[in-house]
Amino acid sequence: MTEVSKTEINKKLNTDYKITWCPGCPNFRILESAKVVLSNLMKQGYKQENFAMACGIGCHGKIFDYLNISGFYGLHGRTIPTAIGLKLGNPNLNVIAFAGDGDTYSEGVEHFVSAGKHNANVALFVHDNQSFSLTTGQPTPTSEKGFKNKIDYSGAKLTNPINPLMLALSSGITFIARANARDVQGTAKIMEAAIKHKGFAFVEIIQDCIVFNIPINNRDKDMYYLKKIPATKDETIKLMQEYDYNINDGKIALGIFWKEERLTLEDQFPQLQNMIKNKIIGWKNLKR
Ligand SMILES: Cc1ncc(C[n+]2csc(CCOP(=O)(O)OP(=O)(O)O)c2C)c(N)n1
Ligand code: SF4
Repeated sequence: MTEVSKTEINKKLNTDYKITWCPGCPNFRILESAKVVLSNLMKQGYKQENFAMACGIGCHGKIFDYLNISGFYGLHGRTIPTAIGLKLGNPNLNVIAFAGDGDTYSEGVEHFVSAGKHNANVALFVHDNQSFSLTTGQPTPTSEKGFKNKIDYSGAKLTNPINPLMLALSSGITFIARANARDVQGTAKIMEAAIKHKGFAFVEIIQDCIVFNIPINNRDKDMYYLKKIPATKDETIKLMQEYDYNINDGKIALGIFWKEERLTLEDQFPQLQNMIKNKIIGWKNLKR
């Protein structure tokens, strides 16, 4: 795990809100990664006021209060359309979205599978703790087989988790990556590539929940970074399938699994192109 030097963080990204995540929750590390990447980008000339975020409702969504960029704290399950709405409202913004696994793969799954189709220039970061944690640990589509929880004391032995990376690939998402919340610098590097990708970028962040899904925690020893983006789709699929989101099943590859260039949603609307080219903010300022 890479340690972060506090001096790398631009203090303008901090807020005064009291953080209410459980002490030790890896959401702290995801917040740190977000601050590292935004600090780096601001050094490269990106402006703080040109970032906007959308968040779902869940433990992950509290990041909205702790990261000093504007945006829209949306509804559970609706993080992706909220983010796309921000982008359509002002395509000059760098839109990022923080969502939960329940938020994205359960109630919001229809938006996830449509995200590749639209290919809006948005970066989605999914905090995947394999549990609906804010509501005290019900199973989500990525919960491991045998996850004991309040609605199934025996563990859902019959249900297998979905593989969100495979779902993203088959949905046509143009940037697909996986990160480990506990590696702040590694996650920040992947987030930066996602933000710079032209099109819809999806980063699945493996995150422990130290209260509601303990068996799936501490998988660092099984994780390794891909040396480069796989050269073929077959290789991508093979690497994505190495880990099936169960316990003790396979190595867990991290890094970028898939990246392709396609027309974005903004590319296909002349009005949006006009707003980008002439840096016009707001539809009301667009000459008709
Ligand atoms: C439309 C809607 N559906 C359901 C809920 C209830 N709800 C709030 S948070 C939550 C669980 C969040 O789980 P996840 O998205 O995995 O995030 P986590 O808390 O694990 O970070 C649910 C089901 C809600 N607030 N709004
Ligand atoms: S319940 Fe889990 S995900 Fe939520 S703050 Fe606590 S440790 Fe983090």
